[in-house]
Amino acid sequence: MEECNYFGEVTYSRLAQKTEYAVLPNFLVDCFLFLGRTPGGGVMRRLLCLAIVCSMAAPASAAPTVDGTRDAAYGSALAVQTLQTQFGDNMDPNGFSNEGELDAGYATISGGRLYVMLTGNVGANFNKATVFIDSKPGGENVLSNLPNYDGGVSQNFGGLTFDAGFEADYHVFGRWGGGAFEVDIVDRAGGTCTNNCAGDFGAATVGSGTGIQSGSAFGNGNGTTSYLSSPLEFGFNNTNVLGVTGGTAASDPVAAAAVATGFEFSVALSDIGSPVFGDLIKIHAVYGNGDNNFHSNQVLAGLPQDLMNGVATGTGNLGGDGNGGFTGNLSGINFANLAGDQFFSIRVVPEPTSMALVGLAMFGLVLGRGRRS
Ligand SMILES: [Ca+2]
Ligand SMILES: [Ca+2]
Ligand SMILES: [Ca+2]
Repeated sequence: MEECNYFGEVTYSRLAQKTEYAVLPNFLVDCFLFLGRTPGGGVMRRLLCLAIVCSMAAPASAAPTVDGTRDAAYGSALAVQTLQTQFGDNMDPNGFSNEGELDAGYATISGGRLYVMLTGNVGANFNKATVFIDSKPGGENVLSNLPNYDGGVSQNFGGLTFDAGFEADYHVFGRWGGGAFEVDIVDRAGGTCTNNCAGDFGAATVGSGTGIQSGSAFGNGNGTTSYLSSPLEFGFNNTNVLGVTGGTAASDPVAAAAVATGFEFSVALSDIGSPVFGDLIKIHAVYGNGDNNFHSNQVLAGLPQDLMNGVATGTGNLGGDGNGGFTGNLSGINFANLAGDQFFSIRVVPEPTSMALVGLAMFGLVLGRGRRS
């Protein structure tokens, strides 16, 4: 993988001088510049460059159906729950209970959209499944207490600290009270949108009031101005009765990974900062109360299994202070101080259709070089 360093060294100044590259996708530019500047670069290096592009393209797959049931297109889980849930284990096959858990996190990219699937349950008591997305440079490693949306309870996130390297840009959250499942997405603008955050909202239009729902978010919501270029689609299937059980001990990872239903959404990459080939999208998911001032022990990627944070054994709810205590906000939670990354990642890869263009472009470039020499 040593040669991969070339991807980080190249500059785009050469690109500006070569109009022949102008129509190429950004990810191809990297590879061509690599080919063009390899001092003594042999056939093996060129093949390696192509292999890197091809291997990164491999995971691209068909678009999942956003209905709250996990599609094969997601592949394996990117994060699997490490703990039993201290917010209760749902036993109702119809999905009506106040219990909640996050069993595993999945993501894929298809058709210019990010798809995220969190398997598990969301209680019908307005507790929230919360997702923070880091998909562009900048953002908040420590959440600001200024952004005011969601009836003001967004401010209770103020002071929460993520792992090093996670700088939140967008906030997605879903909840229900037994009626329609509701989802918001908010552009936190680095924590600078004091009371005028851009955001969109939607309530389920299919299956409202049941354990299986779907809908889309598009239009002004708890943010004060709409910003999406296309609807955020969401699905919700709350019928899981397996997965992790109730408690604070280590969970069964096989059972957690086997859950196939939960909260799912897709959003256009152009609506989350337009990450391009090679960029890493980081996703932090957590289950907590409706007022955003008491987090459970259900986080993806999972918490360490032996924090004994206010509980005799295992790892309990984070609460607001990280130890299960209520302080009125989440400022006492610092994921950087907890072992492991409490987020999972997916790298933006070319679409299969793009790869066909790659082949065509490569062929054309080779021909062009042949004529000039
Ligand atoms: Ca960011
Ligand atoms: Ca369960
Ligand atoms: Ca951590």
